[in-house]
Amino acid sequence: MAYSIETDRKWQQKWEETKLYKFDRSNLDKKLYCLEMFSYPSGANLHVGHWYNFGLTDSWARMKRMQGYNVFHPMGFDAFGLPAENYAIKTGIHPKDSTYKNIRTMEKQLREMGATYDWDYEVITCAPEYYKWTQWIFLQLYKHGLAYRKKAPVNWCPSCKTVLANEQVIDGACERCHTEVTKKDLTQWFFKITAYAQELLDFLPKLDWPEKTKKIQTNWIGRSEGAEIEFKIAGSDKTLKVFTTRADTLYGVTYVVLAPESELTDEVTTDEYREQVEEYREFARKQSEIERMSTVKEKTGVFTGGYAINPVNDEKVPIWIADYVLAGYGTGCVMAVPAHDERDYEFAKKFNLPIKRVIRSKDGSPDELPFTEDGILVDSGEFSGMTSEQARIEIVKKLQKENMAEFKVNYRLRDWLVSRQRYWGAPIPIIYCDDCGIVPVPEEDLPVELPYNVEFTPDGESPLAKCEEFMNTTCPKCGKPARRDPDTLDTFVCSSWYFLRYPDNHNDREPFNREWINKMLPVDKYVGGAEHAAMHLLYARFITKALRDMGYLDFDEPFKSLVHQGTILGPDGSRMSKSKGNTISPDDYIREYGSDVFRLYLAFGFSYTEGGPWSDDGIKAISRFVNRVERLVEKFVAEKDGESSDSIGADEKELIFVQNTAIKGVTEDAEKFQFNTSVARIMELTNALYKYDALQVKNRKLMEEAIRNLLLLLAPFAPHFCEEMWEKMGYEYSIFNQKWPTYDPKALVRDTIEMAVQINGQVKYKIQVPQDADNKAVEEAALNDEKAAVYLKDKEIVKIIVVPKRLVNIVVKK
Ligand code: ANZ
Ligand code: ZN
Repeated sequence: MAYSIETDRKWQQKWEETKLYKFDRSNLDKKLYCLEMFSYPSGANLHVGHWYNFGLTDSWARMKRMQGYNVFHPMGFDAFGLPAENYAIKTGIHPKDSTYKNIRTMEKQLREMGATYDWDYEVITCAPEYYKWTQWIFLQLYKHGLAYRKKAPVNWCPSCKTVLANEQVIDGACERCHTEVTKKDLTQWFFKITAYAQELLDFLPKLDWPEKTKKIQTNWIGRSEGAEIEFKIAGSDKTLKVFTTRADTLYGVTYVVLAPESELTDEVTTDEYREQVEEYREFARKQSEIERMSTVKEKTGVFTGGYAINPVNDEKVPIWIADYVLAGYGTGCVMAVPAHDERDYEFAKKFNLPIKRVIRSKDGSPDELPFTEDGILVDSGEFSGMTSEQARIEIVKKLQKENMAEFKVNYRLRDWLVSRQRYWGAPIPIIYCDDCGIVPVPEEDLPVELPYNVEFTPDGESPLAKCEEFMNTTCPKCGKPARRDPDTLDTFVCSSWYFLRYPDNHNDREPFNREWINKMLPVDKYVGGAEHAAMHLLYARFITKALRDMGYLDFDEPFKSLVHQGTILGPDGSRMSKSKGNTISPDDYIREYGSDVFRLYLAFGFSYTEGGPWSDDGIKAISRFVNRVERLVEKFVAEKDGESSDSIGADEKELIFVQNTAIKGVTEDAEKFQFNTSVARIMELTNALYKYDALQVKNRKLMEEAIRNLLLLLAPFAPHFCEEMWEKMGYEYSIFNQKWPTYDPKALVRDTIEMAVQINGQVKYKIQVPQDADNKAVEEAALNDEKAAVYLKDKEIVKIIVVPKRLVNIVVKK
């Protein structure tokens, strides 16, 4: 019977029956936590992306298992979230029903992938046993001042009728429905991720992560060193503070700009300008952050009528409001230096504000305004002549003495807004009491269960707000009637700690046992999409650090080593999408060829971290390769009792060489997720075996060893097939309980080659030299050969010419 999907089913059943992948909790000496980013249980079948991520990470995990690691490889579902809710709105099927149905389907399909998951450790984030602990984490953060409520302008999707995190706004539009995002003021819960901004940066160099991802996080955190400088407001005892990275340009300030949302606006605006200021603020409210930051958009803004006083020279400068200054960054207020800043320059030009140069280029070369580089200060009082670098320090130092400035580090990172006005999520475990205010739900009352019967059609209000039996409760402090928080938690909260739950998923007294997870974590290898670089991966790091500081675990980072898989494109080279009709359905291929052919093609056909276009010819070639291996095994088994020799000649040496090269190559490349070159090595070994098999007289013992190693090397990539071949060879179940082959470093040099030796152009004898011998070694071998004594007797050697790998010509004189 040739390899097929039947083979898959046969071994999947056996693996399950024999609990082959049960994680051994008793011995953690060589524990290895291998994790793929868990997936959202959508209704569709597993797509190519799932196979690429899960299937090949599974291959890696299988190899590590064979290398003696006690591999912990769990799987679960990121099950809360918008898609199920939107689906429910469309179809009327309750999110809980559709989600669990999808989970069951996906579980079945994942089992049919034949991956090494130990399902006893499954985690489902929408299960009360799980979100109870998500809520518990919320409460701990609240207790430690890391969760707080704030009224804030939030991104609002008018179509989804929900608040969006900054990361969910793509080019000013809702990530999911592409509707333009507007602003709305709401009281929301935030997690204080900014408290960890510096640590999140500091630990990045220690992580074995793709450099690109580290860079994305670095930029996202956006550390910026500068100073806060105070300007007195003319005619008021109030001051305003600006954040600047260019204190060296302080003498060039010609106006000051407040963000339209700034609370100081009322203070500085004069009656005469109040109406235009109010009008402008209304206009700015409607802009998205992206629009406001845009460098191509024409600058807008209005004068407030107020003036500020430059602390360094007491100059009076007008105060404007403009939307290019953001409320949420720095102090929400900017000292404008049009001579040296692009945006200020553009603004000054448009509104006819003065432009005053205070920096010249260091080498005296002519430069145009705006000149935005560092240089030498001019027209800057006592600081003239200093370099920008010096002046940035000296000017702040001087003002510091007068309490008018301080050095300051700012981060672009904002606190994480976690409230969602949605139904399908973990309820926020907070109660509001008229007398006691904000009261956390007592831990023993967790979980705050999400009620089933809720009208979740969006109308701008949280669906739970309309569910009276949910909303009405009693105050845990005073016992009076009180109301619950009607919002649910961002699903990124659910996924920010799931990897901590897997190892202890049945624990009903605590989210996880501290001692146990200190042994099980960090995750040794984490594999998933690069699109999670800024959100999930940053949130997970933050939550881990916060839990560490609250005393619940003892490690600093959740994911030691990270790999991003690439993307498999359609045969046309563009992203697979239903509308383009270029999608690949794994199921069709698996039915035709078996899952191992599919998996092996994914391994061989792409550079793992890059991906690339799908090729039908590619998968057919892989199918032929699998058949070739099968025929080799079958022939060998059939001829097992045939004639055999013990000799190790050139042919045997070649086979030994290819075999050892393959073992080394696969071991090293697969370790780095370079599966394509790994499989190429296995193919070379197969070819070498075919060549050897064609010989009349074979060393069967040697050949068997090579076939055995071939199957071991191929097993992670074609697990069912190799288990079947292993059985065919008459070996003991299971191939996955075997040791990964090791190579002999001495066997990594291809053995000797034969070279002809000519004397004055005539071939006289032959020598054997190492494949990699240099010319000098070849000369020596030619001269030291016993025949040399005969042919060179009484002759004078004039010169020796070596044609590498071919011949040696010895020119002689009588
Ligand atoms: C004066 C100045 C002169 C500036 C100059 C730059 C060049 P990063 O590196 O991103 O931190 N800024 C400060 N707060 C802002 C806000 N809320 N919205 C918009 N812009 C803001 O950038 C810091 C610089 O961005 C600050 O330095 C400030 O402009 C501006 F020749 O101050 B600078
Ligand atoms: Zn109360």
